[in-house]
Amino acid sequence: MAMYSPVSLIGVPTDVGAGHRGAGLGPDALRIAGLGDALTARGVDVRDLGNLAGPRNPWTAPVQGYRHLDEVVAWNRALMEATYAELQAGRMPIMLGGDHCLGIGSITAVARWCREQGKDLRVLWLDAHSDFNTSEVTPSGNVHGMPVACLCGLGPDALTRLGGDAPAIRPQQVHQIGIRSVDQEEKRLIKQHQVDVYDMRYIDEAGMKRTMEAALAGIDANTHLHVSFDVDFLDPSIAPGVGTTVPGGVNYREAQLVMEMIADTGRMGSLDIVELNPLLDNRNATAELAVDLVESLFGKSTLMRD
Ligand code: 6HN
Ligand code: MN
Ligand code: MN
Ligand code: MN
Repeated sequence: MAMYSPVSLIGVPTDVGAGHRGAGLGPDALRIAGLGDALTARGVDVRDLGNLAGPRNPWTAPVQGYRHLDEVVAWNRALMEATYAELQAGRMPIMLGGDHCLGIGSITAVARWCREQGKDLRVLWLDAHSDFNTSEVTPSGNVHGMPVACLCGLGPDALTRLGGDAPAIRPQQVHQIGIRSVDQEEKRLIKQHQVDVYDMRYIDEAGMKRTMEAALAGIDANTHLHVSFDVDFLDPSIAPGVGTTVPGGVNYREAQLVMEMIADTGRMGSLDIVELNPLLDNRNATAELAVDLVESLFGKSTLMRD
């Protein structure tokens, strides 16, 4: 079995960036589904840091295009500090979400650490959505639809400059897979900023193997791969426990192949698991599927390749 760096689980029980309540229960659903034990069984040294603390969800309407901006900033500041501390300690942070706004804090920290270490950061964004909205074009005001734009410098200073300098990353560092729901103006922004998008049409035509070969091309020993896994990446028939299901998603075998091919690179250095909403789930099946897929990310395969 491959050797993995020690892992720290960071619970981020927030739904302040989402349009449904309940993603804040995601960290415990993942724990109950056995995430920690599954990693231990893979030979990984796992430490569960428990849940971060942050402001409650005020559940108010958007103000100037943002819902709960102050709360989103507070959660992300706490997460950025926690993520950076684990990287500094030589541990791989795994964020247990929580809604996808938390990608701002985690990836800002990862980007800073990579800069300091002279590593090349590449972000794999597994999602039904591009999450590239801004306050001007968002249809909802929900910040979980904006993290990639914020990381690329489009957004309020409080989020784009969370780590000091903006932008935290360049759009070319982001490779999105599974995309099938992009808002009209968001499409324009994605094209303008040249984010590398492998949408479901691409996956239908090229197949998942070639899609992943393209998304992972050029990775070398100096690459730090951050995987941001929004569970709505998966088809709702296998992953109902999410607030923003979109039909026509990635099936079970395709999802396994994605994770196995990431594992084969040996370069994953950090991971977000986000948008799991236990209130919408079917007896924790989506959490269990997420754990199954994380095992594959840590080298468990259906054949005897260990
Ligand atoms: N997610 N594009 C929609 C919006 O409200 O901006 C949906 C965003 C979903 C975000 O699933 O992380
Ligand atoms: Mn997302
Ligand atoms: Mn999504
Ligand atoms: Mn690229």
